[in-house]
Order: sequence, then structure tokens, then C-alpha cells
Amino acid sequence: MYHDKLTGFSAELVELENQYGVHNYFPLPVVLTKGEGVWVWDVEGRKYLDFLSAYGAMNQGHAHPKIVKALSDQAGKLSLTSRAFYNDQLGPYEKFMTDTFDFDRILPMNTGVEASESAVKLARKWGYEVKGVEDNKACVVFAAGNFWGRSIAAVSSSTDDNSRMSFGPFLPGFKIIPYNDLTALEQICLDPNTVAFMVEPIQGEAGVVIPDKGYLKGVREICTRHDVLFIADEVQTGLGRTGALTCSEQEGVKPDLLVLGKALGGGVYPVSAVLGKHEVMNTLKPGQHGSTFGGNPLACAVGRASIQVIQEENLCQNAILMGALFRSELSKFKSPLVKIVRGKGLLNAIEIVPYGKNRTAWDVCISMLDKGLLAKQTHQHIIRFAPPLLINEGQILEACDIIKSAISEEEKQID
Ligand code: IF1
Repeated sequence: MYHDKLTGFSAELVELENQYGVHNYFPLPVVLTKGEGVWVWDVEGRKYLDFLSAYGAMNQGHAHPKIVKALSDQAGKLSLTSRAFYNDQLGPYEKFMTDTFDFDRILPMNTGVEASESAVKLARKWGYEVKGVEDNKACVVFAAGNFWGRSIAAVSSSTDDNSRMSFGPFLPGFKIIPYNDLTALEQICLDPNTVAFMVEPIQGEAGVVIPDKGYLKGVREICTRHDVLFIADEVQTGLGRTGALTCSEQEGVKPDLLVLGKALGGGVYPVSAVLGKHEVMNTLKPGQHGSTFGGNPLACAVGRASIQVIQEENLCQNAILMGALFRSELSKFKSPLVKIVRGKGLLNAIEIVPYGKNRTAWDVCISMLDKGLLAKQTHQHIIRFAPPLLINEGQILEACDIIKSAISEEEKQID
């Protein structure tokens, strides 16, 4: 419907996707061709502030020279060996990662869903071999509204009908409790078959849902008391996004398993990982888990550079400062369309009240796109704002002006 606005080369490219690709996405009508820092350009040469950052995979900004150099240097030297042999990048990368995040061992994978699924497998194995759960009885607990990918296991634990519809039968051994509910967690942990609780410190897909202060501390305490593993899915919240290398650490807790992805690949390559202590990680023996690409030399070089850039450029600190500026600017702006502005660091959202004739956050996104800012709605009335973490004050203020002007314009649609 909005795509008829596209003309010329953009329209041609969209038409190719329409004809030959599976329609499992409904993108905003813009065709991008180039990116640098917080900016992206479309094929007609128009420039936009990127406030999605590929769902948080672009924390270090587009085409970061240090990350691109690590990628191209390593690609020209040795990119993939499989784990049938050792390579000279994996060991140093594993030491670097376990030192940086203070865990005993790392399991390198590629995408977020693979790392999350690996964490679930580790939890089950630990449940049987260490906790002593009876065979095939292990239960992993998730929070309603969780999102960790599209595999059968991931959608088996999802509460989103659209992600699940027609994909059953689903996996057994998963249970759901409400998010931000410590009483429900305590209750379910009384079951001796409960081996783990996997949770996002802030729920991304659910619409940047921030739990009460002390929730994660409560999760840590309950899991410890009942010998249940606390798995933090920091695929979206981690690596500087909320203002620290992990959101858990900001809340003063350490999970038993930490899942990282997205920005670990610096936006140039899929790199993910599970980090944990010996007691859990040592349950995996040769041949029991793996992947062709996990831990490949290219991923190791990129992963290390991605973390180093976050550290050297103080991106965590910048996320705190720029996030505070973003929220304070937008909180000063009063509109009948804006229900609430919330977030932590540079993971923010605006919730819009339903308005006009079936108008939604999508329409606000279209208006922002016209004015030079890319953001995407989640659900009907929430817009996520997650720019690259190297954004500066001037760019934040420019973005806030665009957001305010787009919303003001949409106010005309209120009936
Ligand atoms: C899509 C949203 C974000 C994640 C957390 C694991 C994964 C994700 C907390 C899996 C993935 C994605 C994937 C993307 C859209 C997206 C998303 F829109 F659904 F809400 F980021 F917020 N844990 N998130 O958020 O990682 O396997 O994709 O590398 O369309 O599926 P992946």
C-alpha cells in the first residue's frame, strides 16, 4: 500500500523481492545501498539516520573501519577450517572473551537463535548430569513475551501467535511464566525438574519492556536457592546497548549462562556465543554439539574487534549519556499521540496511543522515513529507537526534531 510511493530503481528492486523472495517481512519502503556510522543511504542517494541498527546488531555503526579491516584481513588469510582442526584465532579469542566477561568457558556459535538454543541444550544436559533430574523430565522456563528467534525450539517457547501459527507440534519441556513476576518464578522453581530460567533483562521484541528495579537480583537469588540456572539472553541488550557490556552487570547480577549475538559480529558477520562456568560448560563432550561455522577464524577476528571497538571508543558510556539526552528531549515534548517514552541507554521506545482511522506506529515510521530517520514499529503502537552507539549529541537532537515533527504531523489525523 505504501510501496506504490516508490519509483525508479527502488521500485524495480522491491519488485524483484516481491516476485522472487518469500514474503516473510513487510519492510518500510526504502531500499538501502550504503552505510557509514549512524547514516545509511538509499539507492536514490537520500540519507537517513539509522535508528534500528539492524535490531541492535550495528552497535559500532555501519562500516566501522577497524571491524571492516579485521574482516578483510582475516578473510584474505584464513576464513574457515571447521572444528575438525585447530586454528590460530579461536584460542586467543576464547581467552579474550572469557577474560572480558569473567566466565570460565565460551561456546562459539553464529546466530542468536543458535546460541540461545545451545544454552537450552546446556541447561538440559546440566540438569541430567549435575542436578540429577530424571531422564527426559527437564523443564526450562521462559517469560511470556520472550523472543529468541524462529527455530522450532524458539517458537515452542513463544507466546506470540503469529510466530507459532501452523508450526506445531511444539517441543515439550518448556514452561511459561509472566515476565517481571518473581512469585511465579519461585513457584515454578519448587519443581525439582526445573533446570533453567531463560530471560531477557529488557524484553526487546515485546516492545522494550523494562522490569521492576531489583527483578534480575530477585531472579538470581531464586535461581541460586533452588539450584536452577539463570540464563540471560543478552542478544539484544548486551554489548553496550543499555550502557554496559551486559545489562545484567548493570543490575549487579551475574547469570549462570550469558547469551550474546548481534553486535558481537559488528554488523558484518554473524557471531554469537554462550558463556558459562565449568560446572555447566564441561557437560558438553566431543561430538555432542557443534556447527560448521561456529568458532571460525573470521568470526573470531571480527568478534574480538567488535568488542575492542566498544571498549576503545567508550560506547557504553556514550550510550548512557546519549540515551539520557534522547529520553529527556522527548519527555519534554507533549503530544496527545505519545503515551510514554521509555528505555535504558540507547534501547528506547515510544508508545503511541491508537489514533485516527486505524492509524498505527507504522504511519509514524513512514512520516519519519520521509524526514530522514529510519525506525520500525513493534506490535501496533510501539516504535523502537536504537541507533548505533557512536551517535553524538548533534545527531540525537536532529533525530528528536524529526521524531517530534513526524508525530506533530500525525496529530492532524486524530479524529
Ligand atoms: C527477526 C524483533 C529484535 C533477540 C533476542 C535472540 C534473538 C533475537 C533477545 C535471535 C533476535 C530479532 C530477529 C529479527 C527481529 C529481531 C527483533 F523484532 F523480533 F524484536 F531484535 F528485537 N534473542 N531478534 O532479539 O537472534 O537468530 O536473529 O540472530 O526478524 O527475527 P538471531
